[in-house]
Amino acid sequence: MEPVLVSLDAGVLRITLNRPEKLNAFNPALHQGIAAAMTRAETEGAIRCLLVSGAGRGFCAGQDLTERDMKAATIDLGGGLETWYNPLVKRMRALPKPIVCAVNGVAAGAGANFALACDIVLAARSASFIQAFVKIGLVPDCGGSYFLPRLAGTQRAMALAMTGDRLSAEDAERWGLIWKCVDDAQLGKEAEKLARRLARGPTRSLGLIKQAMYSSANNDLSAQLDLERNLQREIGNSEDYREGVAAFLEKRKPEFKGQ
Ligand code: LHQ
Repeated sequence: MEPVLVSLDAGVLRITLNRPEKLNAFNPALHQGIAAAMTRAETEGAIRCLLVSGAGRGFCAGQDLTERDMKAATIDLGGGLETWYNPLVKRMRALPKPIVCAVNGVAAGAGANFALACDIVLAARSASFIQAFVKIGLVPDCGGSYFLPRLAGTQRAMALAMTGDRLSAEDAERWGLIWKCVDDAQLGKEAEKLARRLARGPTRSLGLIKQAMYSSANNDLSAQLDLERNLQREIGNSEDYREGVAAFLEKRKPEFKGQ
């Protein structure tokens, strides 16, 4: 069975984690599958949005805990982060296209933080988020210690990380960790609708919106205003901007080509 299912339709690259018997826990094969999908997303112009989800009842249970030799004299967990997780998160953030995540079930450990690394996160009402690391004596990784305080504030981030308590999708929405939580039966349809809508959008503009939003965490106002000027200067020469204004003046729907 392929550990990651990938398909392209209507400009949306669907990436489905596919190890349902292990709640889609990360192992090297699954990482390789995601990395290959990211390479496609980075290089294929026909791909204008990504949609990430999990097969079966879970989204992703984090690192596969059954695949490591716990009897080894020394253990280097940093190696796995350097090889897999850190490049993945950096590629996701740098990708100038939107990544929608549909969290269909439990998202634990690196699985929770992989979801938070996506740009817009929807979750099924029955889904949940667990910073499971502390339960096995580890610390949050896959960007969790960066995303959580920024999304939910230091206090909530700290308590989630220190307790490893389960956060419901509804609370995740209330706390601003995710965009919205929807009824389980609606998740697939809602996520697909959003991904298709974004895939029909002004792709270059969406890519720069992503850059602007993520840069703001590290910029002061002056630097951010300078960045906005630079991005607007760049996007003002896009075909989609001309199309957007023409469509407005002609009172019709724009047909963005992503250029
Ligand atoms: C799993 C896993 C799993 C393998 C469920 N592995 N089989 C760490 C180390 C190194 C480098 C870099 O980064 C990291 C980052 C991390 O992600 S550390 C955190 C790792 N993840 C966890 O600690 C979560 C472990 N899983 C759980 O706590 C539970 O499974 C949750 C709360 C996610 C779901 O609970 P349930 O809904 O009750 O399901 P379950 O526990 O019965 O799991 C179903 C099956 O999936 C079961 O297999 P089995 O053969 O018994 O049916 C689990 O063993 C398997 N599974 N997580 N991470």
